[in-house]
Amino acid sequence: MNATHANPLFQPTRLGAITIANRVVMAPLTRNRATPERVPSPLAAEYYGQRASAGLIISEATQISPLGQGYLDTPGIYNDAQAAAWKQVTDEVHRRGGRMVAQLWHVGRISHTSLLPPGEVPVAPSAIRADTKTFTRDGFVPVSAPRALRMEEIPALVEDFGRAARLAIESGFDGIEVHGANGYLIDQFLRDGSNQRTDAYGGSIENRTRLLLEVMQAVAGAIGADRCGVRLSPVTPANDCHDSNPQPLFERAVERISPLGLAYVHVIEGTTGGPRDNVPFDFPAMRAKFAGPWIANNGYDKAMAVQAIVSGYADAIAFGMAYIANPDLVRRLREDAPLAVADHATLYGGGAHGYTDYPTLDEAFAQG
Ligand code: 8OZ
Repeated sequence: MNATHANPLFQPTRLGAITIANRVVMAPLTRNRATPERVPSPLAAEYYGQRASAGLIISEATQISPLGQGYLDTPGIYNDAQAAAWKQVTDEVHRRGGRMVAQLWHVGRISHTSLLPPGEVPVAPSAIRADTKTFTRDGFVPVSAPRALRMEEIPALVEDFGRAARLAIESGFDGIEVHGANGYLIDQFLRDGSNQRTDAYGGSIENRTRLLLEVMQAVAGAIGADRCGVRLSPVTPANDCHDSNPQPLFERAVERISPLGLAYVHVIEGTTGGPRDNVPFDFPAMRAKFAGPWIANNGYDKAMAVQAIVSGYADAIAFGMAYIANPDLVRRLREDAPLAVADHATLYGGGAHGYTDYPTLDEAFAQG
């Protein structure tokens, strides 16, 4: 066995009930190529299939209900047409030896009335409009003013996550990841800049982590905890989300869900897609509060990834931007091959160009 093959980054492991062939995870990537019916793109099976050598693929953020949508042309997982299209994706990923979970998303206040069913406005923990924009049919526009969810609406919202998890398993996914990051609904409840409720879901850390706990209990009850992960982003400023004291909040959040026996926690360190050191935060202290597998993300290169695994801090590393332009990222990391650079003009929306036409190393070589 040579040194390359002994590299821990390329050794298999288990994330709960999901066995992964290596520690390289494809992070969830919003691509805005779903059909007007919110069904995954007909090209999605090829796109994800091309990336099946990842140990685990996490799908693009996928709304659990029509009210959970906040951007143009993102896919859902709440009806039969969506499930049928996702089944083609998961079949292709499995045919090529990969594993894939569905990222379950509710955007909360990060939405616009033009994207929602007639007469609806975005829902949020509190009626506080975020200072940010979203992308609609008319381009980038400020998000709409949200209304505060009523206490009696919360059980149905929690059950929407459970139902979506069940549909994900019926669609052939190996599990689900709850999107608890980046200033969307669950993160809006966690952080005190967006949650100013005075009921059982606001105020204390116990109350602000309640929705996260209930959602994780619902998905675990629906499909088994060992097929459920969650993504968190303790200090990202994305989508105008902030908290006065994130360290105890996020330590308690993972401590509280730890006894459920989840597949993993997945953490974005620093600013999503940006600097890792925007504000001080003790990620190892947070990690120590969770007993299960840990996926780390944000700006990792190969050396950092290996170090994170060798040190015992993380079980796997999620790569986002690198997966846009490098379908064979695992091979490139293994061989220390150069990484292709993504074209930012084709990240969001459009067709095959910038989506399924990034070549593998072999294809690039054949094309000269
Ligand atoms: C980029 C554009 C739109 C949404 C996230 C789901 O940040 C997203 C997202 C990313 O988690």
